[in-house]
Amino acid sequence: MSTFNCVLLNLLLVFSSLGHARTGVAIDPDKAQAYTPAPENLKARERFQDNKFGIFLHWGLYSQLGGVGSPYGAEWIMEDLRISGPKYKRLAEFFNPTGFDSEQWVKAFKDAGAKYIVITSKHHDGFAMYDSKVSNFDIVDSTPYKKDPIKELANSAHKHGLQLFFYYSQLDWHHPDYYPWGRTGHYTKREKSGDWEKYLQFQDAQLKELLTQYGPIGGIWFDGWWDQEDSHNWDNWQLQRTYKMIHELQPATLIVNNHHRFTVPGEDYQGFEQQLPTNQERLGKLPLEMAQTMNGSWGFSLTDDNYKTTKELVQTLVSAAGRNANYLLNTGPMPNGKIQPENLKTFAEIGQWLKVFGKSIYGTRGGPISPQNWGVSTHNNESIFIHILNWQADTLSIELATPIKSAINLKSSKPVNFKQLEGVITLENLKFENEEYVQVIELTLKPND
Ligand code: FHN
Repeated sequence: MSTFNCVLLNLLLVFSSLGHARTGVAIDPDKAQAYTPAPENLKARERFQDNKFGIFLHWGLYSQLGGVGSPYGAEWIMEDLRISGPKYKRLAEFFNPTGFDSEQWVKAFKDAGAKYIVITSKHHDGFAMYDSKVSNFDIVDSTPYKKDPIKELANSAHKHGLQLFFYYSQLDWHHPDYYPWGRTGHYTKREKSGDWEKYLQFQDAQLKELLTQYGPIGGIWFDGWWDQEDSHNWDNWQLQRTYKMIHELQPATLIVNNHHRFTVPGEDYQGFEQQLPTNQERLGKLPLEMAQTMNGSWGFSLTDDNYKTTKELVQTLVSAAGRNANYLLNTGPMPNGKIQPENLKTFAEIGQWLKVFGKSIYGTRGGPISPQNWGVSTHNNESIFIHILNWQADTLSIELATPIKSAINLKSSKPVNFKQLEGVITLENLKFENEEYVQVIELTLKPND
């Protein structure tokens, strides 16, 4: 089979695995133990929803290969190009991100208007980007860099008031006890044997490190569960045991699992990947988050220039907020530890927009008007924000019975003419300028008598 065909087959496997994960055997939440979130956890969920915007970071050994030849995404290169474990391990010998500066990162994310950071502590390749005592396959023990960037990032994030979350891949292409294998990781040249329980012990030991070495952690962002869907049943993962341990170590830490299904007890919010939470059947009552790439790859790609425009990204952020979901925007830092200049520019532009319009995003919740063709709405206790994403006419009528005192254009701060009759508000003289990402009208509520 040609390399191209191998890659294609692999791609199909990956897509079919993800697709299957979405529609496969349903987990029975009733079989899982009941979960009562601690008061700290409930408070953290509110803060999470208030925060609205986070930065996702996929950074690891794979970043060095820039995704060249890897169709699914740069962080999948080990699987996509069928690189064996011993060969892949060599990447650690060259990994020396001396350009990494946690203060610069945090400044850029803060300027972008982000309130939290989610970073890959370990991706599917099994390489820990922090100082793990239960593995030598980590940045401190096996690279010339020898330092723990996660420690520095945690310090800077906490210093500047950003929350730090850890992505953690349950799927592991490196660990000898990750056996039986799932759908992926068949070309690593590992022994076809292993002790599954030992793998879980290892995973929990790493999670314990992450939750005890880096101060308060906003959340654990699990991924890769879907890899084992065919070979393991729900109980074999001992998810409840792992979730309980996390909540005991840090009750306010939120758990999300990117398993592409309905949430199960122990999880504190629901994640959506590369899509808005529009499928009502899949929506639960927990807070929501949508994660998205800026081009097509999560890890750093040297060749993928298919960047979404700032307008598209801002409109997606707004569309997510209108659906009561946070927006988690991804960047793949470069192997030298720097953020791509293209992404820095986009972050700055998003930040400029949020400086003006942040009032309509942070601390709000989606609605009360459900998403419409023209756009979405958000609200807080004083105001309803109408986000017009797609409307060229100069009047817009919206069903809204809540009595409105005044309407202003958030950009110009100028009043907007309106009429409110029989449960319908009509906004008049709207002027949508094409260069604007979104037109935001703030409707101030009439105080209750
Ligand atoms: O396979 C991963 C992928 O590399 C990336 O980490 C994304 C992020 O949401 N999640 C997985 C696919 O579902």
